[in-house]
Amino acid sequence: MTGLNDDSAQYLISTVSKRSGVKSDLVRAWERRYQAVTPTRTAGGHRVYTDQDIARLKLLNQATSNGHSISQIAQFSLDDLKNLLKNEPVDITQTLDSFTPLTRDRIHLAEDYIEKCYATVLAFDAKTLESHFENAIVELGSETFIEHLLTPLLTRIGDRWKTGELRPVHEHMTSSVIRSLTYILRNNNPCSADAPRMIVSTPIGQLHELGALLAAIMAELKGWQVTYLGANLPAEEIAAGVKYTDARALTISLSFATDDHVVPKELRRLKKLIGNNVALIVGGRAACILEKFWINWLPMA
Ligand code: B12
Repeated sequence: MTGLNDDSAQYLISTVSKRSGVKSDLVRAWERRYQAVTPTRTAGGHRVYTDQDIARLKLLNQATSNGHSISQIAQFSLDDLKNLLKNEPVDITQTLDSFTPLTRDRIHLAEDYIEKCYATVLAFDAKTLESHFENAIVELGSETFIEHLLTPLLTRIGDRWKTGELRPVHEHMTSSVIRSLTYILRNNNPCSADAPRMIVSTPIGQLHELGALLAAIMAELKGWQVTYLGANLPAEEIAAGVKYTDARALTISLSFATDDHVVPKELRRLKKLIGNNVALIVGGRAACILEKFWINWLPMA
C-alpha cells in the first residue's frame, strides 16, 4: 500500500507513531493483519516508512475513531480515505488547525516539507511535488499548510528565480500544481446560508493570483461564503461582483509592488463604488506600498 517508491522510505516506527498519532503496536498490528501499510526494512531489519504511509495512518486513525472498521478500510487508497472523511462530521484536514496547537514539532515538520518540496521543484518533478503537498495537507491541516509551507516555499522560489537558480518554468509548474490543490484545501462542508459573503480578487495589472486564491481559502475556512474572481480585474467589474453577491467584505491581494499609481487609483475607485458598508481588506506582500499613498492595509495575519 505504499504509493511512493521505496527510495523515499525514511522514517522509523517511533517517528511514524509520533507523526500519525497511531501507537507503534497498533501500526504493527494493522500492518500484520490488514497490510494497511507495507514498510521496507533496513539492512538491520528495522521497518522504515514513507511520508505517504504516515498520511495514510493518520487518515486511518481518524476514520477508525469515527467508527469505521479497520478491516474494511485498511486497503483504501489515500484518495478513497480522504473522500470517506469528507462526508464525515469531522474532516481531519479542516479541523487539525482548530484542535491542534501549532507546536514546534509541527513547524519543524512544515520546514522539512519545504526542503523536500523545494528539492522536487528543482528536479522538476510535478507528480512528486503534488504527492508531497497532499501528504503535508493531511499532516499539517490546510491553514498551517498555507501559512507555514506554501507561503515560505513560494517566497523561496521567487528569490531563487531572481538569482537564476530556477527558471520561470519551475515557478509555472509549481503554481499549476498549487492551483490543482484548491479542491482539497477548500472547506467542503456546506456553509450556512446566512454566512457573510466576501469577494476576493486582484486589481488591474496585478497578475499574481495565488495570494488571492490562498486568502480566499483562508476566509472560507474561517466561515465566510467566498466568491473568488481570479486576478487582474478593473474596479468596475470587482464592484459589480460585490453588488451581485451582496458581499459584506471585499478582499484584495497585492503581490507585486510598483511605483506607478495604477493600484492606488483602482483602490480609490473601488472604495467609492462599493461604499462604506462593505469592508475593503487589502493584504499580500506588496500591500505595504499603499502606506505611502493613503490606504490602511491589513498586514499578513
Ligand atoms: C508565482 C509568481 C509569479 C507568477 C504568478 C502566477 C500566478 N498565476 O499567480 C507570474 C509568472 C505571473 C509572475 C509574474 C511576475 N512577477 Co512574480 N512572483 C511569483 C512568486 C514566486 C510567488 C507569488 C505568489 O503567488 N505569492 C502569493 C503569496 C504566497 O504571497 P503573498 O503575496 O505574500 O501572500 C501571502 C500573504 O501575504 C497573504 N495574502 C495574500 N493576499 C492577501 C490579502 C489579505 C487581505 C490578507 C489578510 C492576506 C493576504 O496570503 C498569502 C499566503 O499567506 C513571487 C515570490 C514571492 N515572494 O511571493 C514572485 C514575485 C512576486 N514576482 C515578482 C516579479 C518581479 C514579477 C514580474 C514583474 C516578472 C516579470 N519580469 O514579468 C511579473 C509581474 C506580473 C504582474 N504585473 O503582476 C517579484 C515582485 C517584486 C516586486 N516589485 O514586488 C517577486 C517577489 C519575485 C522576486 N523575488 O523578485 N510572478
